[in-house]
Amino acid sequence: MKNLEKYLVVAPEVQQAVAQGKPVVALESTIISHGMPYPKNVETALNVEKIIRENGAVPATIAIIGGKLTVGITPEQIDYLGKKGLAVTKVSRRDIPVVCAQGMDGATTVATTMILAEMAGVKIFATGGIGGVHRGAETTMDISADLEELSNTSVLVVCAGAKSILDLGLTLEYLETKGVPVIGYQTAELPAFYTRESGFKVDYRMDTPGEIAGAFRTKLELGLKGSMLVTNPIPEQYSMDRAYIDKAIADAIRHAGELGIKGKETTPYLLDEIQKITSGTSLEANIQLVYNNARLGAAIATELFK
Ligand code: PSU
Ligand code: MN
Repeated sequence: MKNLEKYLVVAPEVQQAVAQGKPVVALESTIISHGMPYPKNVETALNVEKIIRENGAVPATIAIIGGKLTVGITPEQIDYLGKKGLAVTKVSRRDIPVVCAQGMDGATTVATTMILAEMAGVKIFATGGIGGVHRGAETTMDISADLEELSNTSVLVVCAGAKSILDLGLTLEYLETKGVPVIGYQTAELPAFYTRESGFKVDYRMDTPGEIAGAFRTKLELGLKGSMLVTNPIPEQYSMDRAYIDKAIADAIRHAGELGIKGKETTPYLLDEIQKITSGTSLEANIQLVYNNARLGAAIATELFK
């Protein structure tokens, strides 16, 4: 019954690189449509692709275009998704069949980007932040589908740790239960996206891209399905004051509660609200940490295919 060719479109450059065992780095599109405002989102997405190339790998930005699961969208398609913003459907695992069958456009979350990357044979994926266990999840049950995907899909994810819109402690517990190792790149502490510190420990500190690639290669060779989550701290010069950003996040979460925001709208609302409260300074930090993750993702991909 499996009939991927009907739905999957892989850019020739990406297809060729995968076939020849060259490094490829997957990139998500929800960060473009729902994670940042236009035109910074488009500018950032194009720069990220450039950084991946400068570091010796092929970028593959992933989205659903007219119902086609597309691995390696064009700059024009990046611009289109960025302009359309929140009007694009945010596609997590559950949304894929409907969006695909109905020929719609969709922006892929971390979960969906992992699924499509794996379909295309891409092993490494760089982004900003992942979804996780939300604060208050003990009553709301709001746990991102990204965590299930990290457990099931064999694509390594590079992020800047988790935003404290999430409950970092519960997110780590969930990842442990689901068998996902959390690696700190040159740090033993879990970074908290805007800041380099969180007070939580990662499972393993690794100091070189080669060490990370080695552990992931072993995971693949053993046939142990699932991801490794590489957490890369924001560069010092772009990191934010912890008390300041924590207050902005707490305010954003309160506003979301007052407005009764739920389900898939929660994360995009919080991201936007934090950017408004901090009058754009958090956006600049966000952009820089994504660039930093793109560099590390390309370096790990290069080591993996050495
Ligand atoms: N966190 C960020 N920026 C983002 C997202 C999360 O700092 O852009 C996006 C990613 O696409 C992630 C998704 O996969 O939000 C998670 O949404 P949810 O919590 O609804 O699963
Ligand atoms: Mn959710």
